[in-house]
Amino acid sequence: MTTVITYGTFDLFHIGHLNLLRRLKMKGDRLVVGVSTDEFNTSKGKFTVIPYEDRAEIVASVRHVDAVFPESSWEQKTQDIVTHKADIFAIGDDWQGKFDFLKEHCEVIYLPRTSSVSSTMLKKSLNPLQGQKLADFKTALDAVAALLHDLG
Ligand code: C2G
Repeated sequence: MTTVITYGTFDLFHIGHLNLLRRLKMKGDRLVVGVSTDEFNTSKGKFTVIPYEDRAEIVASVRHVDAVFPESSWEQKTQDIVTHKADIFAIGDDWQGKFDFLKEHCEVIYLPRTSSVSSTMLKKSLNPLQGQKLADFKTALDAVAALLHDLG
């Protein structure tokens, strides 16, 4: 029985998260996932839209996932590997090298991210006053201001 362990926020769950979880499950028989708590994300400086309870329930409902537990600190991984009898720690390669210290406890693998999507990208696309939308909004405001000026 090969157990794979991973961690993440999994905010605004998307295909990049699903691709990773699917690929992780293919590396073993069992996949356990530490989902970052809201408090831990605050300490990471990461703003989340979806609260921990919902993020954890969504991840737990993914058929590739066998168990979910809270990730509330950077320091818990070594103990988690022992608790869950994990043989492989794996995570996306945006973390390349960051968890090599776990190699004394289990195999450590970094997998390529899905480049076409991210929670940050999704949040930005939902922000009405962002990027091109903001530029368009300003252009419209300038046109209205010019019209009002002409009308005296
Ligand atoms: N991921 C991916 N492709 C994306 C986005 C995310 O493969 N387009 C992967 C990440 O590499 C990570 C997992 O999905 O392995 C979860 O991503 P996040 O929710 O962004 O996780 P993060 O906030 O990086 O938390 O202790 C480790 C941290 O808890 C990881």
